Amino acid sequence: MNLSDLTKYKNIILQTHNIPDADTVSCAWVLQKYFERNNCKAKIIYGGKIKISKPSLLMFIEALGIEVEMVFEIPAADLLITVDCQYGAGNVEKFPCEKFAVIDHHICEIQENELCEINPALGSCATLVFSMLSMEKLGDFLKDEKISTALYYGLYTDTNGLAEIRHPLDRDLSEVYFDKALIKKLKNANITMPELSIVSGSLKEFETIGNIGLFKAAPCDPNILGFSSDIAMQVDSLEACVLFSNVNGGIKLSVRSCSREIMANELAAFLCEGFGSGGGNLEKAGGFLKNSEDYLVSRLKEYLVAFDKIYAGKTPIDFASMKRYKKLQIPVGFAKCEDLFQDGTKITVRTMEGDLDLIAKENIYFMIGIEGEVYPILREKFEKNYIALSDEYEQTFEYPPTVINRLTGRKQGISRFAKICFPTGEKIIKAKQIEKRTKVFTYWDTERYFSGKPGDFLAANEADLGDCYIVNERIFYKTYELI
Ligand SMILES: [Mn+2]
Repeated sequence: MNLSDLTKYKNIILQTHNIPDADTVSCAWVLQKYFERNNCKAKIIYGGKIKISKPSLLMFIEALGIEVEMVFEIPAADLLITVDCQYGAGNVEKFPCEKFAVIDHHICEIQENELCEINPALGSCATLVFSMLSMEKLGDFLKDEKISTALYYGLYTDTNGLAEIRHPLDRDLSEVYFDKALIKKLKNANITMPELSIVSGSLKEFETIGNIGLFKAAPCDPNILGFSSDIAMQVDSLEACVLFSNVNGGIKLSVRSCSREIMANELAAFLCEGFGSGGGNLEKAGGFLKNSEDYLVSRLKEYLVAFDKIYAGKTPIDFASMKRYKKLQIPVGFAKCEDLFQDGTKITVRTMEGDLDLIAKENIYFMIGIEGEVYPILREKFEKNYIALSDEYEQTFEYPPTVINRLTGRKQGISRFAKICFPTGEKIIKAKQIEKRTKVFTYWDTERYFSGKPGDFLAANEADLGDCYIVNERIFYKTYELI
């Protein structure tokens, strides 16, 4: 769905979830401004019984001059859009309407119509609104300081101060120009005195499951959780911790890890799998779970026994039972660093898998894999292993790989400079499908592990069997062939 599809409705109501937070309010307001620009009438409302009282949110509303009203019934309109929530879901008052639309980043729990845009992979609804606005021809709308500040603050509050960011689009939004003075003021009005006692209460009693601490906070604003979990993580005996609280419509959780054996983003995604969504980075992550507290506890216990662990070169692997495969000669893309940047420029490569910081050099090439994954390779190695063609590499990806000049902030798609190349020579591996979730600790990455689900492949380079790793099932069949 495109935002411009909605502008044929001239009288629109934007509804936030009950007990509105900054993300839902900022999105509703930015959308209101968008619709007004397109000659639509748009009004922001929310239902439920609880009026907004959080000081930082009230400050935000006042600073931007947002008009938002709690109502018990809604005025007539041609379209009702629920923002950061889904029409008919548990955390939003269901008002009768002629037609509804949904713009949300939670897991889908309704029967969708053609006017629903739901993307649970994103850290905030503001990210979704930001990416939808980026698709429209808008001139300077997104450069307006109030608009970008509002979206930035929505992301900031929904990802525990950007610590639990998970998608490249979240990263893009986190770099927009914003009103620093206002955000600074809001940041420092985050917690009220009564909330401070929720923080201390949440740290008082906890359960230890394996080496993971499980802490429960009284119902509170999700921001409190991130703040508390940062403290809890510093306890010497804990390898990871999960802080949670019951919020409107489910459980919000904040995850921290200081162990190489537990990646916080993976743990958060595991806990929420099937009933919500979770993600972040290696050390900090968050999630939303639509299930009970008991389920959370049992899922956490499950996590501890769910994985086989393989330490490359140390854990014995039965290579005899593994079949031989060869890498297919499929074309991939490559771009030369020197076509994009001057030597010495500090750059960031942004892909679905995360950010990679580099310093541009003329002998660096970027390889672009079949799923849009990008990794750098030195020219000498490239010339030894690939044949370059002059044809352009044209592929579409969910998030087109992008490189950013860290000094100027300028972004460019890599694809525009990419050409096709073919691997030369044969790469033979031994591989088998795994039956249990597995973490593989390679000997060349001391920070993270490769994680596989049943069906994915455990693979080892035949020339060096200690060099083992996990290949996603889908990618495996696209890239390897049985000998
Ligand atoms: Mn949100």
